Amino acid sequence: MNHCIAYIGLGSNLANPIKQLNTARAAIAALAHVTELAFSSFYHSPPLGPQDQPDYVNAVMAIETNVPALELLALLQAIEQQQGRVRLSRWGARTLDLDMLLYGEHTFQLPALVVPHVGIAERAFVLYPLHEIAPALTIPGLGTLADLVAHCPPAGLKKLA
Ligand code: ROI
Repeated sequence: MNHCIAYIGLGSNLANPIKQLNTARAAIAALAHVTELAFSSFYHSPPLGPQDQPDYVNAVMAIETNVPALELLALLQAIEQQQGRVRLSRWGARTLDLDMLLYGEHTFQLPALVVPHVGIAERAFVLYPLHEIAPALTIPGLGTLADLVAHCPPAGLKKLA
Protein backbone atom coordinates (compact mmCIF):
# COMPACT_ATOMS: atom_id res chain seq x y z
CA MET A 1 0.00 0.00 0.00
CA ASN A 2 1.39 3.38 -0.99
CA HIS A 3 1.81 6.17 1.48
CA CYS A 4 -0.38 9.17 0.96
CA ILE A 5 -1.03 12.49 2.63
CA ALA A 6 -4.46 12.76 4.20
CA TYR A 7 -6.07 15.85 5.72
CA ILE A 8 -8.37 15.63 8.72
CA GLY A 9 -10.73 18.38 9.86
CA LEU A 10 -11.22 18.65 13.62
CA GLY A 11 -14.12 20.45 15.29
CA SER A 12 -15.55 20.75 18.79
CA ASN A 13 -18.01 23.00 20.59
CA LEU A 14 -18.43 21.24 23.94
CA ALA A 15 -16.40 20.34 27.03
CA ASN A 16 -13.31 22.52 26.45
CA PRO A 17 -12.95 22.44 22.65
CA ILE A 18 -9.22 23.24 22.60
CA LYS A 19 -8.52 20.38 25.00
CA GLN A 20 -10.68 18.07 22.84
CA LEU A 21 -8.69 18.99 19.73
CA ASN A 22 -5.32 18.60 21.46
CA THR A 23 -6.35 15.18 22.79
CA ALA A 24 -7.56 14.11 19.35
CA ARG A 25 -4.34 15.33 17.73
CA ALA A 26 -2.28 13.19 20.10
CA ALA A 27 -4.55 10.17 19.53
CA ILE A 28 -4.28 10.48 15.73
CA ALA A 29 -0.50 10.97 15.85
CA ALA A 30 -0.24 7.84 18.02
CA LEU A 31 -2.02 5.59 15.49
CA ALA A 32 0.10 2.86 13.91
CA HIS A 33 1.32 3.77 10.41
CA VAL A 34 0.34 7.42 10.85
CA THR A 35 2.81 10.32 11.02
CA GLU A 36 1.78 13.87 11.75
CA LEU A 37 3.05 16.29 9.10
CA ALA A 38 1.34 19.54 10.07
CA PHE A 39 -1.30 20.99 12.37
CA SER A 40 -2.99 24.34 11.72
CA SER A 41 -3.72 27.11 14.18
CA PHE A 42 -6.96 26.86 16.10
CA TYR A 43 -9.84 28.84 14.62
CA HIS A 44 -12.95 30.07 16.39
CA SER A 45 -16.11 29.92 14.26
CA PRO A 46 -19.82 30.55 14.70
CA PRO A 47 -21.89 27.41 14.14
CA LEU A 48 -22.89 26.52 10.62
CA GLY A 49 -26.42 25.14 10.94
CA PRO A 50 -28.57 25.49 14.07
CA GLN A 51 -27.56 28.63 15.98
CA ASP A 52 -28.70 27.40 19.42
CA GLN A 53 -25.31 25.84 20.15
CA PRO A 54 -21.89 27.19 21.24
CA ASP A 55 -19.29 28.49 18.81
CA TYR A 56 -16.81 25.93 17.47
CA VAL A 57 -13.07 25.56 17.58
CA ASN A 58 -11.77 24.09 14.31
CA ALA A 59 -8.37 23.01 13.01
CA VAL A 60 -6.91 20.85 10.23
CA MET A 61 -4.21 18.19 10.53
CA ALA A 62 -2.05 16.68 7.76
CA ILE A 63 -0.84 13.12 8.17
CA GLU A 64 1.17 10.70 6.13
CA THR A 65 -0.25 7.20 6.22
CA ASN A 66 -0.59 3.89 4.47
CA VAL A 67 -3.71 2.92 6.40
CA PRO A 68 -6.50 2.36 3.84
CA ALA A 69 -9.15 5.10 3.81
CA LEU A 70 -12.01 3.05 5.29
CA GLU A 71 -9.78 1.72 8.06
CA LEU A 72 -8.61 5.24 8.82
CA LEU A 73 -12.25 6.36 8.96
CA ALA A 74 -13.04 3.64 11.52
CA LEU A 75 -10.03 4.69 13.62
CA LEU A 76 -11.15 8.33 13.57
CA GLN A 77 -14.67 7.31 14.59
CA ALA A 78 -13.23 5.31 17.49
CA ILE A 79 -11.36 8.41 18.67
CA GLU A 80 -14.60 10.42 18.49
CA GLN A 81 -16.27 7.77 20.66
CA GLN A 82 -13.36 7.70 23.15
CA GLN A 83 -13.83 11.44 23.59
CA GLY A 84 -17.45 11.02 24.51
CA ARG A 85 -19.17 11.93 21.31
CA VAL A 86 -22.91 11.45 21.54
CA ARG A 87 -25.01 12.10 18.50
CA LEU A 88 -27.88 14.11 19.99
CA SER A 89 -29.09 15.68 16.79
CA ARG A 90 -27.98 16.13 13.21
CA TRP A 91 -25.87 19.27 12.97
CA GLY A 92 -26.00 19.63 16.76
CA ALA A 93 -23.28 20.33 19.33
CA ARG A 94 -20.52 17.74 19.71
CA THR A 95 -17.45 17.15 21.82
CA LEU A 96 -15.44 16.04 18.79
CA ASP A 97 -15.93 15.76 15.06
CA LEU A 98 -13.18 14.27 12.89
CA ASP A 99 -13.74 14.54 9.13
CA MET A 100 -11.56 12.94 6.49
CA LEU A 101 -11.27 15.91 4.13
CA LEU A 102 -8.82 14.48 1.61
CA TYR A 103 -7.01 11.20 1.12
CA GLY A 104 -4.13 11.76 -1.26
CA GLU A 105 -5.48 12.33 -4.76
CA HIS A 106 -8.21 9.76 -4.21
CA THR A 107 -11.95 10.31 -4.39
CA PHE A 108 -14.57 8.13 -2.71
CA GLN A 109 -18.33 8.12 -3.20
CA LEU A 110 -19.29 5.40 -0.75
CA PRO A 111 -22.28 5.34 1.63
CA ALA A 112 -19.81 5.46 4.52
CA LEU A 113 -17.27 7.87 3.06
CA VAL A 114 -17.35 10.78 0.64
CA VAL A 115 -13.95 12.31 -0.18
CA PRO A 116 -13.32 15.18 -0.83
CA HIS A 117 -15.54 15.87 2.15
CA VAL A 118 -18.99 17.30 1.32
CA GLY A 119 -19.11 21.03 1.83
CA ILE A 120 -15.33 21.42 1.74
CA ALA A 121 -15.61 24.14 -0.94
CA GLU A 122 -18.06 26.29 1.05
CA ARG A 123 -16.80 25.97 4.62
CA ALA A 124 -14.45 28.71 5.78
CA PHE A 125 -13.67 26.73 8.96
CA VAL A 126 -12.23 23.98 6.74
CA LEU A 127 -10.71 25.96 3.85
CA TYR A 128 -8.79 28.57 5.86
CA PRO A 129 -6.96 26.20 8.22
CA LEU A 130 -6.31 23.81 5.33
CA HIS A 131 -4.83 26.67 3.30
CA GLU A 132 -2.64 27.65 6.25
CA ILE A 133 -0.87 24.27 6.22
CA ALA A 134 -1.13 23.39 2.48
CA PRO A 135 -1.28 26.61 0.43
CA ALA A 136 -0.42 24.92 -2.88
CA LEU A 137 -3.00 22.14 -2.64
CA THR A 138 -5.38 21.21 -5.46
CA ILE A 139 -8.65 19.54 -4.45
CA PRO A 140 -9.68 16.66 -6.74
CA GLY A 141 -12.61 17.87 -8.86
CA LEU A 142 -12.75 21.33 -7.27
CA GLY A 143 -9.63 23.20 -8.41
CA THR A 144 -6.99 24.97 -6.42
CA LEU A 145 -7.40 25.56 -2.71
CA ALA A 146 -6.25 29.17 -3.22
CA ASP A 147 -9.20 29.81 -5.60
CA LEU A 148 -11.65 28.16 -3.23
CA VAL A 149 -10.41 30.33 -0.34
CA ALA A 150 -10.63 33.46 -2.51
CA HIS A 151 -14.32 32.71 -3.16
CA CYS A 152 -15.24 31.77 0.43
CA PRO A 153 -16.08 34.63 2.82
CA PRO A 154 -14.54 34.11 6.28
CA ALA A 155 -18.06 34.00 7.87
CA GLY A 156 -16.87 35.15 11.29
CA LEU A 157 -13.90 32.77 11.41
CA LYS A 158 -11.13 34.00 13.74
CA LYS A 159 -7.64 32.56 14.04
CA LEU A 160 -6.73 32.14 17.71
CA ALA A 161 -3.46 33.59 18.95
N1 ROI B 1 -19.96 24.75 12.37
C1 ROI B 1 -18.71 25.15 12.63
N2 ROI B 1 -18.45 26.46 12.73
N3 ROI B 1 -17.68 24.26 12.77
C2 ROI B 1 -17.89 22.93 12.66
O1 ROI B 1 -16.94 22.13 12.79
C3 ROI B 1 -19.19 22.47 12.38
N4 ROI B 1 -19.46 21.14 12.23
C4 ROI B 1 -20.67 20.71 11.92
C5 ROI B 1 -21.85 21.64 11.76
C6 ROI B 1 -22.91 21.27 12.78
C7 ROI B 1 -22.40 21.51 10.36
N5 ROI B 1 -21.49 23.03 11.97
C8 ROI B 1 -20.23 23.43 12.24
O2 ROI B 1 -20.88 19.43 11.73
